[in-house]
Amino acid sequence: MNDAKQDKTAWTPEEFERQLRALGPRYHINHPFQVMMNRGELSRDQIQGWVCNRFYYQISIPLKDGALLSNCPDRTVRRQWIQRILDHDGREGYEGGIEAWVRLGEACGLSREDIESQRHVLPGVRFAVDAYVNFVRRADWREAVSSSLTELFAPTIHKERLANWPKYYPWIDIEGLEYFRRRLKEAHRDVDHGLSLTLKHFTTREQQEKVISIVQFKLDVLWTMLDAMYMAYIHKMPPYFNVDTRV
Ligand code: AHQ
Repeated sequence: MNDAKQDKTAWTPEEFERQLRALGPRYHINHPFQVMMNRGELSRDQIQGWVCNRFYYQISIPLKDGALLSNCPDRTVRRQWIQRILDHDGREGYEGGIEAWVRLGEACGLSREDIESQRHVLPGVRFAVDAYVNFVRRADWREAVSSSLTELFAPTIHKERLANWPKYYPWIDIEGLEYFRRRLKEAHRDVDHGLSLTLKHFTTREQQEKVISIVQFKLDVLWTMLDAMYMAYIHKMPPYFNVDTRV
């Protein structure tokens, strides 16, 4: 067994950020479902399935951020972090991201009821999203902050959708892509805040490596959501597809 003494020297902030960004290949932009989406290979049903399932993620984000706020004693952090809830829930004169996601679904030919009923949400998607929210509910607020850092890689995924969907999915009303346009700006702002807090609060190597494992957990959440969708919509193997569930 190689017992070389493991280097336990804390990473500099620059090296810590490099280590975080090195997780990029595991981002769900590289999941086969997302790759097919960006190549124009998904059918209308498969796109609709993705929108319905991702809706559960979108409505869970404000609950996640509310849980983080409830655990955070730092007023300066809270007053900036709370913006994330308003971005999704909206406020006077601004419909918010969750409403924009419903409009994305309507642009894809879904009804509001198809989406808000959550009847298309796959068990695997629900479990993965709930694991994220429950992690944040129980975690130290600083670790919860670091779990949002998968958004380091989000701007590219939104840019790809904005570039590819009009080309490959002309049947989708382009107005519906507003969510991705907004999130592009919001993600950059959110990552700046989340990354600066993470680099500031985690200064020992042990803490920094814990953060790497937390971001890996969140990458697993996003990847697992698409695994469930791939089984159901690409392999046509939704839960219980092979047994008669009629009672
Ligand atoms: O639309 C997304 C969003 O609002 C958020 C909030 C953030 C978080 O707090 O974890 N993460 C996130 C993400 C959104 N969109 C995903 C996508 O692929 O469209 C990416 C996802 C993320 O990178 O965590």
